[in-house]
Amino acid sequence: MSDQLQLSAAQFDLVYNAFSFVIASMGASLLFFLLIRERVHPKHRMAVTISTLVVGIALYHYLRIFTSWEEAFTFTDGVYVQDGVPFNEAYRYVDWFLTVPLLLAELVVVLKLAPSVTRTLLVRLTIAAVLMIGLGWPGELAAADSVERTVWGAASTVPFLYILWVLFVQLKRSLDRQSAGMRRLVDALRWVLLLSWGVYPLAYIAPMVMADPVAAEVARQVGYSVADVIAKPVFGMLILGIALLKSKDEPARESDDLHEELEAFGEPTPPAGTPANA
Ligand code: RET
Repeated sequence: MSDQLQLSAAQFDLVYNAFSFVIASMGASLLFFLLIRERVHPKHRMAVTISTLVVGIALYHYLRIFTSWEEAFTFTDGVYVQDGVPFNEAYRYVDWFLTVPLLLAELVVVLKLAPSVTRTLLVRLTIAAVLMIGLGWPGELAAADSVERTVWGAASTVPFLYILWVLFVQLKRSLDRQSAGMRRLVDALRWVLLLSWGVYPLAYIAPMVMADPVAAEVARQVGYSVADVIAKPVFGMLILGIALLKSKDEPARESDDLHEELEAFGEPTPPAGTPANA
């Protein structure tokens, strides 16, 4: 959006290092989810598989974002001038188009609700996620002080609020039937989701409310990056915790390795040979 910006070395590096931090986080969590998947009971593996896809997709996009950021600036007379190839903001939105429906699916799938409830939730949440991102995109391209940015941003907020309503109000009813340990994890999961997802609209409005366009651009990029790490790898870790907790209740485990992971999540482990659902 904003060309010919001039960033100090510190401002340029802050964004550069934020992207680098995201790449390391996505890469490490991709590896971790792949290494640990065998320890999750096959019945609960789907959610972990989806987490793996999410961080893999994000790893690819952040590698492209990182390169695009480097190519957009030249270092002249002690400042970074944005006079290169335009920074490609679309990678971020393409990433969200793929990962946001997947993140919501991850959450719904791990809960193992009745198939008809799962189907309805998946359809509704996917449609809302696509609308939220699709409506936000034209606004992201619009100038900071334009009416368009406000109108598209407001339109995108409607499906955003709908998603939060489904997760916090509708889903609550289904959760009452889950165990206390599960409810604790799912609660943590929803707060992580709310706190990280809440950062995106704030980063979007940064150019509208901050007087200095350079500081606003830095805040927007760093804000989106930090939110992405919480929304994908951290959220994925909690999903993994739920999948491991549910695996504990499944029969016919081939190994006892599961106990280590459960202990890491602060859960008591059943003695060896305990029957399923004991
Ligand atoms: C936009 C436009 C302004 C209004 C709102 C937005 C919300 C974006 C969100 C994005 C979530 C992205 C995630 C990515 C992680 O993989 C589009 C910025 C409400 C909530 C979770």
